[in-house]
Amino acid sequence: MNAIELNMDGLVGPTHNYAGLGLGNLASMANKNLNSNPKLAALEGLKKMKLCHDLGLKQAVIPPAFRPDISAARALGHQGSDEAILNELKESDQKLLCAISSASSMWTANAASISPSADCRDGKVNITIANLQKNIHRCIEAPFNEALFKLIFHDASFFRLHNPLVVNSDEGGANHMRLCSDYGQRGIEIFVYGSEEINAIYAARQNKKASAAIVQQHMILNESGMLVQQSSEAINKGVFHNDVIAVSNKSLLLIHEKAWRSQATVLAELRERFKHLTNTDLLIIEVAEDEISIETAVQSYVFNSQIISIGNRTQILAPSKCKEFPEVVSFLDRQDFDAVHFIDLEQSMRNGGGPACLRLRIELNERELSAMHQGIILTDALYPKLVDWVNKHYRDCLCLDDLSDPHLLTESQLALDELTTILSLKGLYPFQ
Ligand code: SUG
Repeated sequence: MNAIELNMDGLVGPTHNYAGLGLGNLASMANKNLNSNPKLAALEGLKKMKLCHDLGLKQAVIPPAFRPDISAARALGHQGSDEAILNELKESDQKLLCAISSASSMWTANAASISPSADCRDGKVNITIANLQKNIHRCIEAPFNEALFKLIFHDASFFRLHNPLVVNSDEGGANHMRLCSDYGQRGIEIFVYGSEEINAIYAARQNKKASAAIVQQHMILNESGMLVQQSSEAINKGVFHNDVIAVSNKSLLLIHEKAWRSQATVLAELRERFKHLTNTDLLIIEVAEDEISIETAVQSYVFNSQIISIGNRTQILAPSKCKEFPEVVSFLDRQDFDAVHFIDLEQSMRNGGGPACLRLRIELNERELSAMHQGIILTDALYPKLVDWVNKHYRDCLCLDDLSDPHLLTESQLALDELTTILSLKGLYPFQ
């Protein structure tokens, strides 16, 4: 049976802002307090989805979580009307106000870890919703993602949904890579975790026990699951997720030489296992520090590109930011890609979210694809509807002081209510 890779991109929400909340995320910390442009952010994201669709990929749209999340403030003891709570937070807890207002659900690479049915003993697509415990603004995404994924992957004969892990931090697909000879074939799933080191500048986002629990509960076949440790040097230099320093697609792995601990040994084992499982060779492009430094990798986000395969053409979607770094441009020129597309995602990039952060991948065979909710699949007809919807509802300038404006809340509610009609997801939001 034919299988494809579906990319599910997060639509940027109406409260997109720069609050400097990303732990160990240099762009987020540096751009704190900038004015944001939610309209442009959403349109940039949609344009990327349309490009992928036009290139021949299957593309889906993930609606944003409703923000500000007043229910999260209530759960922390705040009382009164929505307006009263917004006012109180503005006066006494600006940090919580920012956290409940973040549009961070746009980075769907962090929404869940997904193992295709070919790798799982139960023959189903196994999905674990990420708990995102390390940051408050991200951890409150989990209940929304749970509700959303239940609607999208409702058919239990094909999909097995796991609740967010109760303990140990898990940040989903951003720390998970899958290598295979072709979609639908059994592959190798790499789960990358970080370790709490003494003298660490930044805490690791992904916990080893969380990664191990996912391998267990997805019932990943022996040899198909692999746990790999991130290098602490990379974390300390701003590599808060593995997808900031490595990217893969099918049998191609593009990775910085300083991404993982004991990398030479891990890559040798990976090569061997891959050959054994698939009877084909793994292609590894390992980028040396003197070719592209970790610092340049983090600033340019070149490893946060998307590598896409259509037929036997391999193309790369790289952030436009890469063009500012001659060594990155010449690196991309030297590779064997059939095309390099530079994508403008400046609004998301300022928060440390590149092309790969904005998408969660899921490999599906034909039956699985037709069993999922179809309303979110991007089509030529859906795209202009979404563009009109953004233009109608989104502001083009937002500063942190605006987050307590009760009109922003009502505008967002109205917008998302309408969005659920467009995507046939009525009842998704708690206010509906
Ligand atoms: O978790 N930024 C996100 C960016 C996530 C990127 N995802 C991947 N690498 N897959 C984060 O650090 C910034 C929010 C702010 O500062 O307002 C933020 O949460």
